[in-house]
Amino acid sequence: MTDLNTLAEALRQSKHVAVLSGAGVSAESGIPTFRDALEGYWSKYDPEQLATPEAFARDPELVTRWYDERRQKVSACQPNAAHLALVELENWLIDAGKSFVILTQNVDGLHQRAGSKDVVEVHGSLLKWRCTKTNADAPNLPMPFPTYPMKSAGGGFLRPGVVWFGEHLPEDAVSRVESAIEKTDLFIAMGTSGLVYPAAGWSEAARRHGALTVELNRDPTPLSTSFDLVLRGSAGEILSSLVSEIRRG
Ligand code: BV8
Repeated sequence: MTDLNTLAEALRQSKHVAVLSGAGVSAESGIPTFRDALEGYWSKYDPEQLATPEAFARDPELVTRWYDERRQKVSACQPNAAHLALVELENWLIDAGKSFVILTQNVDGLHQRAGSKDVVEVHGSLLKWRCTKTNADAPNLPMPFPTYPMKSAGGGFLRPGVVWFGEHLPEDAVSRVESAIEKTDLFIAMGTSGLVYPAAGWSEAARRHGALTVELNRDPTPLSTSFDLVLRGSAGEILSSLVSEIRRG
């Protein structure tokens, strides 16, 4: 039995499936992964240094420009085969009376645009911005921003609705993650380097709760040896083949 068959059989047997998705799932939409060398002008920056409250406080213009450029890029990109296969998988599982949730580290909104229904944005969203002074969400954002940084009506700046390094994850996201981890019997981490915590610790937590854990990733990660099953390759190809395999019954 191939690894793909094994995963397909595990999906048929499972009752509650949880997926942890990372930048590798959006890569085939043309969005550079978080740790791929930043492109062009940004190649001289370390994303982990820019994605912090300190960087924003030090240079709000630079950080706002970086996030607005990423916001424009993701808005111009389309969901890829991996996103679409996950929608099919969710529909198949729900029709079979099972549950399915995507815990995404991605901030690009592509799972929702593809049609996924139960998505937890554990690191927030590039598409949502809020006032640094009042925390009020800023609707109807111009694209691109006319100025960097953007002043908010509340008298502060607008900041991206993402979780920066050193910031806590949103409480509602954490509670949805905790209940998913307790409930899941099949945890699939896909397109993630397994470097960022607390998300990188969730596969082990699911395993402790008795779940079968699977890594689906182009490259090995520091966590690869801790998974019960590893499928190496592109998310789009593997997930499309998986859905065809499951449809075959
Ligand atoms: C926090 C939003 C409490 C911003 C991001 C232990 C416990 C708790 C915290 C820590 C800890 N140890 C260290 C920390 C601190 C820190 C951390 O983890 N640091 C790391 C670098 C060591 N964590 C935090 O600060 C978190 N907060 O814990 O709060 C706290 C508070 C104060 C003090 C202490 C604790 C907040 C983390 C969230 C940071 N924000 N994103 C933005 O996007 O700008 S995280 C960032 O990395 C990304 O957005 C993404 O969400 C995340 C993970 O990246 P990946 O998605 O995995 O992407 P990556 O490029 O790394 O890998 C892509 C993979 O895909 C590769 O493996 C590649 O092989 C594969 N791939 C590529 N193409 C394909 C593919 N696979 C399949 N198919 C393909 N086609």
